[in-house]
Amino acid sequence: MSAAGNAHVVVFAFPFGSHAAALLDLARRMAAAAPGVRFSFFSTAATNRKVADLPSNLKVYDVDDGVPDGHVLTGNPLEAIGMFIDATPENFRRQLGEAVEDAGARITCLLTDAFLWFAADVAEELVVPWVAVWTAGPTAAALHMYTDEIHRRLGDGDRHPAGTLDFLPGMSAIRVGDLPMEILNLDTPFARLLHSMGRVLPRAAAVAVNSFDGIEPAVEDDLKSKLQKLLTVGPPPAPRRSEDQSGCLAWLDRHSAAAVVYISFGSMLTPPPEELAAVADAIEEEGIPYLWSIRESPQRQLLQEFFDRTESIGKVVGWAPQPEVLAHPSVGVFVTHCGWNSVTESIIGGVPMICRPFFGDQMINRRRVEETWQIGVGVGGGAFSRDAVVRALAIVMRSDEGTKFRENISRLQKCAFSAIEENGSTTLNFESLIRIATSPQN
Ligand SMILES: *[C@@H]1O[C@H](CO)[C@@H](O)[C@H](O)[C@H]1NC(C)=O
Ligand SMILES: CC(=O)N[C@H]1CO[C@H](CO)[C@@H](O)[C@@H]1O
Repeated sequence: MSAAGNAHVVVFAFPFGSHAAALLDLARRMAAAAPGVRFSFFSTAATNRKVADLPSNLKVYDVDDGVPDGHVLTGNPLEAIGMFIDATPENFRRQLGEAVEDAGARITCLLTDAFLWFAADVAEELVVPWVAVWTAGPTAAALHMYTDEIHRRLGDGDRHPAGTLDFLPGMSAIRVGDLPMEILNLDTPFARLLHSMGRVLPRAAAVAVNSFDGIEPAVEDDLKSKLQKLLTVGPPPAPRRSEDQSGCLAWLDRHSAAAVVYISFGSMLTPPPEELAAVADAIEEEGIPYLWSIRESPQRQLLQEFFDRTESIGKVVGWAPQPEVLAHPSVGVFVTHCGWNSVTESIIGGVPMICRPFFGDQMINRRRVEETWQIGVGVGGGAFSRDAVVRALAIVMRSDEGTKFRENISRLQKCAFSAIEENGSTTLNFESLIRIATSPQN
């Protein structure tokens, strides 16, 4: 890496959900591994505002969010996403000059959220490689690349939700009903963005995926044959224990092995009140110790009496250090919406799951958990009811099937651990990523 001193990686984030944080996390890891390389991180002011403690070779730039002055957003996330998409790619392009001037180095690589597919063109104009970062799993990435094929096969009429996608490599477990709405209905700006992304990903010099080798082998092989380079770069290094402000880990320390149920639906969604009440009723009936992460919301208010009544067996927090919680030996089961990060963190922690997916890739992830990997259960009927949760808890915590889940998950866990060893796939792929982003050929 002799020319690394002049290397300059520009990072474009997608400023919604957990995407910007995931890109920043990757940029931080790269900046730490390549201290002589300059990183310029582009996102909206709303997400950049929360950024702190940056290394000296990583600088943040605000791009326009596309919301007209004085406009009041309705709160529907698709509205803000649509306005942002309309503002691209000009909002990103406008900041490039300033970043180049500050860095005193021309750009050597464009590393962007895969959603920002127009970066393929921007990188071509700059004559630098485009590295796309896919923050979810290989299956979801492949399905976006197969969107045209899926439409050809299924037609527009009779789409039976139980029909499988066995016409695609490694997809025989996936059902039509598991597909994200954005693949089945291409009429929204967000769906069109994902559709375009699926078509241009083969133009990327590399696609970095937040996964580890060996957990979806058939899909990984298929992606390798279609992409210039597939770089699995998960899981992130082990978290530090110092961030236990909420006291979750200290609380878990007081419980015996696999005794606690951990409940979290991520930062993006809160299930409807009747479903939360069903989970609460089931836990109270079973008397199982629980750790529940739920941010302040009207739904949380409605659970307050339950939290008060069950104070002796439960702990409720607005935010939990999830990877550390799931890695704690006291956690025996995870009630989850099946976001990709949650699923991989549960695998790394060796914790079987009870799945209640809502949207996006969550239904696909649940199918992998329940059928492909056999490391958890969905709730009968698709939504939480008290009886369904009681049954699912009994299966995971007390049945032979639960034992089987734990055996199966330990095999996947080994994939994660070997990926981050000295010559593991993630370790080598991360080095490869740094090389592509900073190499003098650019
Ligand atoms: C990793 O690979 C290198 C090069 O092939 C080799 O020299 C080294 O011994 C390997 N390390 C381990 C721990 O296997
Ligand atoms: C998918 C998978 O690996 N399933 C296995 C889970 O564990 C049971 C019991 O060891 C096996 O029979 C399954 O094949």
